[in-house]
Amino acid sequence: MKKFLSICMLMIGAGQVMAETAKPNILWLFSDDHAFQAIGAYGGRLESIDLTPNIDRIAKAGMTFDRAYVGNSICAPSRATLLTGKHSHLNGKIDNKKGGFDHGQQQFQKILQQNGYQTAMIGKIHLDGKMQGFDYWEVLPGQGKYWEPSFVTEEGKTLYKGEHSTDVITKRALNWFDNDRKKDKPFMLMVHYKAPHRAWQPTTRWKEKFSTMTFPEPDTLFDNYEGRETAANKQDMTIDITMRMKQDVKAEQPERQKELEKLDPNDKKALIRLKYQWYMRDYLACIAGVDENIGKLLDHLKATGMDKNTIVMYSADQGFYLGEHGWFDKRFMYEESFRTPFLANWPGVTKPGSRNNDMVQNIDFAETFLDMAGIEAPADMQGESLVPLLKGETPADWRENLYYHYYEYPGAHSVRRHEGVAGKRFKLIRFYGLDVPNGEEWEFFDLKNDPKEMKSQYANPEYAAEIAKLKQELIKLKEQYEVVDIAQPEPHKKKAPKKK
Ligand code: SGN
Ligand code: CA
Repeated sequence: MKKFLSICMLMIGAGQVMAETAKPNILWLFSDDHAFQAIGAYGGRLESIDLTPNIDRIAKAGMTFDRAYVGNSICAPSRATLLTGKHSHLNGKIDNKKGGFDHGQQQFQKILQQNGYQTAMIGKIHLDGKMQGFDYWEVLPGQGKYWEPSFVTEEGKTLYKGEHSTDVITKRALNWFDNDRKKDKPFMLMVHYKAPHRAWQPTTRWKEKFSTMTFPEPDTLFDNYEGRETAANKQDMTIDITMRMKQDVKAEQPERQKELEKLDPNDKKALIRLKYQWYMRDYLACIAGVDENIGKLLDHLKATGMDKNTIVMYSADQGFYLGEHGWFDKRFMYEESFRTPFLANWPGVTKPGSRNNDMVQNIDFAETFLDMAGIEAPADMQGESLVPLLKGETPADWRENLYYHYYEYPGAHSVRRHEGVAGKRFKLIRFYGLDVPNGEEWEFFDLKNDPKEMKSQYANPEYAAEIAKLKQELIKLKEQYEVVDIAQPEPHKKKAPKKK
C-alpha cells in the first residue's frame, strides 16, 4: 500500500512538472483584408451589428491590441514578414508580383519544427512555390477562389467542388486536428482565410442575412483630398470610379436593380452611397462567415480540452478602407490600412478583457511565436517578442515609432511608393519616385487633432520641430532596419493605338 501511494505521489509530481513545462500549442487565425473597423472588440461605427461574436470571444478571454500595424500594407509582403520577422526589403517580397520570396530563407516555422513543434499551414499564403518548415501545408494557389477552391499540397492539387473557401479551410483544419495532429508534440497551426478579400463573395446563408441591412457611412466618404493631391488624390481605389458595378457590387442582381432604379440619375453622391451599402453587405457577410468558422475552431478546442494549453491569436494581413476617404483596398500608410487587427488569448497569461496600447508591428509576430515556445529568436529577425506585453509587462524602453514602406507602384490601385514613420500621435510620410512631382513629397499628420488624417500639416510652421524630429527618427529607423534602395520598375507603357 505504502509503495502504491508513493508511486501515485510520484506520478502526480511528474504530472505537475509536465503541466508546468508543457510548451503551449499555438493556433494562429488569419484573414485577408479584415479591417479593424469590422471587429466588435474594436468598437466604432459598426459595433452595434455584433458582427464578430467569436473573434470577440478571443478579446474577452485575452488581450486586444489597439496599435497593431503592418510594415507594408499589402498581401504577399505582409505574409512574408509574418513568416520571416523581417521587413520587405530584407525578406525579398516587396510586392504582390510573382517571385521574390526565397522559401529557403529562415522562417519561424522552421525553427519551431526543429524544436519539436508540429507545424501546419492551411489556407491562403500568397507566396508561390513550395512551403518549407511545415509538417503539413495545404494552400490556395495565389489569391485562390471563394467558391470551389483548389489547394496546393506537397503531393499536388486538391479540389473542393461546390464548397466555399471559408468553410473548406475550417473543415481542413478540423480534419488536421482529428487525423494528423501528433498528441505527443505541441503544435503551431496556421489557419488563413481568403475572405473577406475583393470581390467579396460570401456564402449564400450569410449573403441573405445581410441583404437588406444598411450601415452607417464613414465621415470621410466624400473626401476631396484637399492638401493631399499627389497620392491620395491620384490613386485608383474609390468606390465612385474603381469599384465595378458588376464584378464588385453585383448590381445586376434583381433586388439591387430595384434599389438602383429608385435613384435620381443626376445625384452622383446617391450612387456612391448605394455602392457603399452593397459593398458593406457583401464584405461584412464574408466576415460573418469567417467569424462563424472561427467559432467552430474555438468550440473544438474547448470540447477536446486543448483550449487550456493553446494560445489563440487572430489577425489579418493588413487593414482595409470601408469607405473612409471614399475608398476600398489598402496600401496607404493612413490608419485604416496601416493598422491591422490583433487579438490574443494565452490561457493563464493574458488578462481577460485586457487591452494593449503599445506600438506593435507584424515584424514582431515571428519572434513572439518563438518566445512563446521558449526558443531564442535568431539575431537577424527585426521585431521584438510580444510575450512581455501579453503578460501585461511592457518593457520601459518599448519602441515609440514604427517604420513603413510601400513599394507596388506602378501597380493595381495606383498608390504611389511611400515610406514613413509613425508614433502614437504624429505620422510622417514621404511619397517618392514615379509620378510624384519633383520625385518626393511629404505629408505630416497630427492624429490627436486630426485622427481621420484629412489635413497634412507638413507646411505648418507650428509643427516644424515635430517634423524635424520624425525626419531624424526616419533616418534612425532606416539604419536600424538596414533599409536599402530598391529600384522602381518602369511605368506601364500605354499600348500604341492600332493602325486602321
Ligand atoms: C486583386 C484585386 C485588387 C487587390 C489586389 C491585391 N483586384 O488584384 O483589388 O488590391 O488583388 O490584393 S480583383 O479584381 O482581382 O479583385 S491582395 O490582398 O492580394 O494584396
Ligand atoms: Ca490582403
